[in-house]
Amino acid sequence: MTDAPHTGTIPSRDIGDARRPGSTTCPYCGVGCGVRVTLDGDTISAVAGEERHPANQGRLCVKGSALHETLGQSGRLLEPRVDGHTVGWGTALDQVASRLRAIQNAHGPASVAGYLSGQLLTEDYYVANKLFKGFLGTPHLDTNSRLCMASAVAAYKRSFGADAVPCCYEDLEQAELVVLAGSNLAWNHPVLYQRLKAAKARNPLMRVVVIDPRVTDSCDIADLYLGIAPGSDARLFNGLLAFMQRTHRVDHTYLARHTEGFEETLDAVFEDDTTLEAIAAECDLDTERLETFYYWFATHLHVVTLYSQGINQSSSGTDKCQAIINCHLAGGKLGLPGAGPFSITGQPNAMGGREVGGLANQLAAHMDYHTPGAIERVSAFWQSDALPTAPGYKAIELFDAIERGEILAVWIMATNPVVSLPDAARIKRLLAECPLVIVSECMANAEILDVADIVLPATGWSEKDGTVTNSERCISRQRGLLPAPGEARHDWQIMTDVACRLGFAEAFDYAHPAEIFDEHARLSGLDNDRAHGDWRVFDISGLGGLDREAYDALAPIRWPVNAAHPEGTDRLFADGRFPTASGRARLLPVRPQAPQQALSASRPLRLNTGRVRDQWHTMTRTARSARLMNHRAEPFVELHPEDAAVAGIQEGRLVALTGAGGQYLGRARLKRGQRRGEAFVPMHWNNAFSGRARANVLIAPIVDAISGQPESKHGAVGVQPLPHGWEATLIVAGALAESITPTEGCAYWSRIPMEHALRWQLAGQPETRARDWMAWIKRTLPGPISQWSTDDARGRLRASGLIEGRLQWWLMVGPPAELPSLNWLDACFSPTDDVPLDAATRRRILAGAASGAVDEGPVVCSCHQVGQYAIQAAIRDGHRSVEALGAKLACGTQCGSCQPELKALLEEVCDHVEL
Ligand SMILES: Nc1nc2c(c(=O)[nH]1)N[C@H]1C(S)=C(S)[C@@H](COP(=O)(O)OP(=O)(O)OC[C@H]3O[C@@H](n4cnc5c(=O)[nH]c(N)nc54)[C@H](O)[C@@H]3O)O[C@H]1N2
Ligand SMILES: Nc1nc2c(c(=O)[nH]1)N[C@H]1C(S)=C(S)[C@@H](COP(=O)(O)OP(=O)(O)OC[C@H]3O[C@@H](n4cnc5c(=O)[nH]c(N)nc54)[C@H](O)[C@@H]3O)O[C@H]1N2
Ligand code: SF4
Ligand SMILES: [Mo]
Repeated sequence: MTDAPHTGTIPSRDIGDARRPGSTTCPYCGVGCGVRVTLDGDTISAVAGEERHPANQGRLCVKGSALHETLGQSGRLLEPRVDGHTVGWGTALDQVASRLRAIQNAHGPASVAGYLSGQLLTEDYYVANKLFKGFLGTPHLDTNSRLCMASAVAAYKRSFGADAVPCCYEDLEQAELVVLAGSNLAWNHPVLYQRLKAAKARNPLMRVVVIDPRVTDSCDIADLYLGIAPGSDARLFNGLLAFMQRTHRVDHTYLARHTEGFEETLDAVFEDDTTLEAIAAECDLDTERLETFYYWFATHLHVVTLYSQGINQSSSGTDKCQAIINCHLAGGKLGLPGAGPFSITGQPNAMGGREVGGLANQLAAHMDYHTPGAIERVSAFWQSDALPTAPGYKAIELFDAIERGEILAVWIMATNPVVSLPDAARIKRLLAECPLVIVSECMANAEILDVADIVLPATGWSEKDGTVTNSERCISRQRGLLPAPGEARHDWQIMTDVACRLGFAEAFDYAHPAEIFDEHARLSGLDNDRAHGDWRVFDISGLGGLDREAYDALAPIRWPVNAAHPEGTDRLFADGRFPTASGRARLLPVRPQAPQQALSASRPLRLNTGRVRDQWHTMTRTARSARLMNHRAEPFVELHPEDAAVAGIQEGRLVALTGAGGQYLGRARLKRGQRRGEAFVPMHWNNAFSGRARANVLIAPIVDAISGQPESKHGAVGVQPLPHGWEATLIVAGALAESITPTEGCAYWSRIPMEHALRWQLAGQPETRARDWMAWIKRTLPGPISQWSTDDARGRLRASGLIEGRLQWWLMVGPPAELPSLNWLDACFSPTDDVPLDAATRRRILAGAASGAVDEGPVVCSCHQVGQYAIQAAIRDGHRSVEALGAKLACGTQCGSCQPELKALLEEVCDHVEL
């Protein structure tokens, strides 16, 4: 194997059918599952888990298994646009280049910026980093990873001297204790959760602790749940370190050999009252549970603490990550199988972005501006003398600089900052006023397009070629299997075409992503010498020199990949050596801080924001699958029943949250697993799907001083019922969907794609009877009113429109009430069913009752589309376990993500359940 790394021979470990066209990697979460697709001409007709991929070994979650349902030309961006006019690529690229050049000529290199995304492929990311920092000469290139991983990155760098995740997925399976801190793994990394769950079933001694202010589905496998007061995690982990010290569970040998900073760290910990009672009080936990957690952690060596946004998205996120790392170092719980502080990445290629240096404080290939010799090395490698000499603005600062007029042009790729950045309404306003906003995007419904001057249609998953790196440093290929739709081009191609127009042709002379990857791999190994102290852990020089065929066949492999590790590396720091000046890992003092967004009399609730199982971020892709839309169809607010009662709010009613920069409207879900004094809203909804449901208008742009990561988990809001006299459900046939806009005059609206139709939930003032619905129907909907019925006493109305016996629209109006489930109606809109509806079905449609089929209720199992009522009925019929329900209805038998919800229903219906 000696010459393998230099000749670029691919590692001998082959994943078998990886060469076959049809094997690729999932574009959603950081688990990075391998996907096998069935190609049917120019479409993908089915997807399945890739058995040979080390991340998932054949499994897929519901989002992965619905991938093929989100493809197709409709809804895609197909042509470039400049100032609202469709243009050819030549014009669009000329305009990008000439406008960028003009702004730089007048205002200097740093007057332009780029804002990227962990959803770009590594090759796209590499080209962007090289273009902006290397040739446009601006340091202001940042990425949405700032909102996601920045605190974890900062803490790893401070402690280990490198942004290197020490663990691999097997560690979760080999651990004796797994601590999930601020991670809802069951919903957000479902396949990894399934692996953990299976490992726990195999090893009855394994324990799982969940630390999260609200009860999540991840608690399903928890032996211990700590419903911590929001923002108090640093106090919790500092207390753990004190406990380890007091109970003599500190590994002094490991500390002495491999670390520095323990004494100062401990001193800081003991500045506070470290009794269990004091910590329990501050974290609002039961003392016994707290002690159990501390005891388990202190007495086990093989402990993995897996942490995510509940830790990172904080104004002291870096310190929280640090407090966790401190405990692992003090116990020597790292560099071993089943041990380590494991920051899990969210996006499919958040890690790839970190590798190329896409964050504004990084330069390239794990080198920072202040890394000795780095600027000269990278300048020589790129053959450019334009490199900036100091870090650029981090995301929030970058957008502030746009608002001040200091940055006059921004190129946004594969991210939707008008939805995902805090104080989203302000972000949208300032972008609208920015002289040049260039957007590279795949989907026509992305809200960012509202503020774009130049729109560049990009290819997306299954159309583009490149690599992604998952949470365990595993590099996998995404493969281009389908032709580009319309005029769409690859992101790297768009950028190289612009680079050529700017006069940088020689440096961007790539014909294929394989050439970009090769350059990236070579840079990672340049002057990278562990023996001589100039050591960067990120080294994939062993993958340099791959030709196209070898690149195409590249099997998943974990970095570093170099002469010392030609087959890749599962676990880092096994020898206790770290790439710091002293070779030792650092413990750092942490002084716990409370969230900075202040509660007040008008905004008394702590606002938690996060994800739901079946949606991906701003929903541009996942909302295209009716199956995924059925799990949570509308924006919602989760509240504790007692807080709801105080505010006069009932289950299912519409409520308004008021926060830092605006209002959010959603439906109340009352949950005992929600802490008192807190509300939870999903981060997903935006103007494309609902009137006022951007979670980020509620969040103030307060960031961690070290990492620049926003405090997205700790907003401050007030809650009130939304005054409205009526609610209406309107369903229109798919073919009419684009032509009908029923939202005028509504206090609330939500748009819910169904399989054959589009559903609208509407609400407004005044009382139902005072609104002239017949006139409204005539104004808003096509064709005749074929049938209607009204119940004036109750203020109800039902109507529908049919043309030649086929259903065009269906409307139900009434006072605010619990909504019926309407999935059965979707089938009545099926365009393939060419037979006019019979009289009985029409009557049932008018009555709003299911035609023949049973109304199954809101969908619980997305894979098999099994609804809540059907499950409850089966439970009442005696199917009293998850397995029995699976055998009867198939629910929970595919990806397994709904099993916690099935258990919750079992608990509701049965007095006693064997779980
Ligand atoms: N279905 C789905 N999966 C996804 C994504 C998606 O959009 N949809 N996005 C991907 C991305 S980019 C990311 S970054 C990951 C994120 O994955 P996670 O971090 O698991 O996701 P979140 O739901 O944002 O937050 C996790 C948990 O933190 C808890 N939390 C809030 N405040 C605190 C606190 O003060 N302390 C503690 N200990 N916990 C707290 C929340 O209640 C929540 O349950 O998910 C990835 N996977
Ligand atoms: N309040 C609150 N805010 C949050 C969070 C939270 O928990 N709470 N989480 C934060 C986190 S962790 C993250 S990661 C962000 C995510 O937030 P965003 O990055 O804004 O969300 P996405 O919807 O994933 O945006 C990706 C966009 O890229 C497009 N796209 C997909 N593939 C490609 C491609 O190949 N090329 C191009 N050019 N475009 C493509 C998609 O259509 C989509 O519009 O949100 C952050 N914001
Ligand atoms: S777990 Fe993540 S990577 Fe795997 S299929 Fe689901 S969304 Fe895709
Ligand atoms: Mo993320």
